[in-house]
Amino acid sequence: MKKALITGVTGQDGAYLAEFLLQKGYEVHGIKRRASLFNTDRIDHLYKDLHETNVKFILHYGDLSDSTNIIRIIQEVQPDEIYNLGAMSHVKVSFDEPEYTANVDGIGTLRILEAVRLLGLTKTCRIYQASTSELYGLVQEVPQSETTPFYPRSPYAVAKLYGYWITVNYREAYNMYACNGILFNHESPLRGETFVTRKITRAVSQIALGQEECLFLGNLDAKRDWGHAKDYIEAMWLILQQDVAEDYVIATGITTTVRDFVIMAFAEVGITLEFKGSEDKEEGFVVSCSNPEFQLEIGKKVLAVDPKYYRPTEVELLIGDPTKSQTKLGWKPKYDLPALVKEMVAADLDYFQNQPVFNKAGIKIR
Ligand code: NDP
Ligand code: GDR
Repeated sequence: MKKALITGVTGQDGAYLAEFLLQKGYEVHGIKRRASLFNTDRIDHLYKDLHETNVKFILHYGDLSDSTNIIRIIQEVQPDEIYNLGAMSHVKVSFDEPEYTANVDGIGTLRILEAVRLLGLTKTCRIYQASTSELYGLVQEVPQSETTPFYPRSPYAVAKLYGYWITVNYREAYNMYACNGILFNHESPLRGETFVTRKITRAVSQIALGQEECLFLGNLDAKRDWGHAKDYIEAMWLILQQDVAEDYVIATGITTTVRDFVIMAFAEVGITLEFKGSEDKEEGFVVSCSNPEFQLEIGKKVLAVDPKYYRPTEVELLIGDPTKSQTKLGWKPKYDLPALVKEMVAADLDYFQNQPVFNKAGIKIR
């Protein structure tokens, strides 16, 4: 039985990957950070108490900023495959926490590689590094492929650039099977609530249900190549199953503006929007609402730009060229953007519809 170790197992990708690998018959180990509240919501359905029999999913406390703990866990687990997904993954937040981001996203990658090397596992352990389309940053060429020059535009992307190159360097210097997956944006109902797609699908659901008034966003003109996380974690696994270790772009090849994502998400609940104004004065108003379940007044303002969400340096356009992954890995996404938006809005609507409602006396009335 193969053993996999996942850093960032409590995150969106970690949760889907853990489930996927368990279904493939792996013993899966995950590193989770200690938090003052439970932070395992996304993986609770996979977890079995250690006292039960046939436990295949094991969690270890750890942190990518702590070398000794990384070395200890890798020594204990002796994994065949490591998926390094742990990261401070929010681009905007990385401007507020640049040093921490460099430590975890950049040097954290080195800690994993160096641990495998020091423990003498270079021949037996394969390593996947979660690289990102943010490496392309300021547009140099479109679509972006494995040969497009990098131009990172945030502390996050600069830290990930180090992670990318140290992975390439360890592969070349020590003949390790270590690969970068350069993944373009991928989303799902498990996406963190402050990334733009999930922020939109949550707000659309709450606005439709009359629980929220207005959605505030930053740059509506940014273009992203959005896919579904379920498709992308399969690519991660395929990258580690090849004869030769290489780096791959994983993308759909289609790009969409944030504005169009907003339009698609509102359309899912039957609301058509009209946009007025431009740049930081842009606003969105309800033109029609075809769903009788939702009582929305025509002309109501439901969207406004707030420059507080702008980034000091923005990545305006991402569109990936997935030719290499399609031809060499045989990877092809099953989801398109409309299916993704539909699934995300349906999941958030379901969640907010079924939230308990309390009266002023604190008594649950639904
Ligand atoms: P999430 O933000 O959902 O998950 C990040 C994970 O990293 C969480 O489990 C988090 O733990 C963990 N983590 C954060 N800091 C540390 C630390 N110091 N030590 C150990 N673990 C830590 O990200 P995604 O699942 O979306 O992304 C997975 C990886 O892929 C990330 O590296 C991201 O940068 C990269 N990536 C993501 C893309 C996307 O579109 N989703 C595209 C390209 C790359 P906790 O739950 O405790 O916060
Ligand atoms: P990104 O994702 O920065 O591409 O990084 P995010 O969803 O945060 O932003 C996408 C685009 O939307 C614009 N935007 C907003 N973004 C957020 N978060 N909140 C807003 O209110 C808002 N309004 C507009 C942003 O400016 C940006 O242009 C994600 C992360 O998962 C990274 O870890 C990963 O490496 C990349 O995708 C590929």
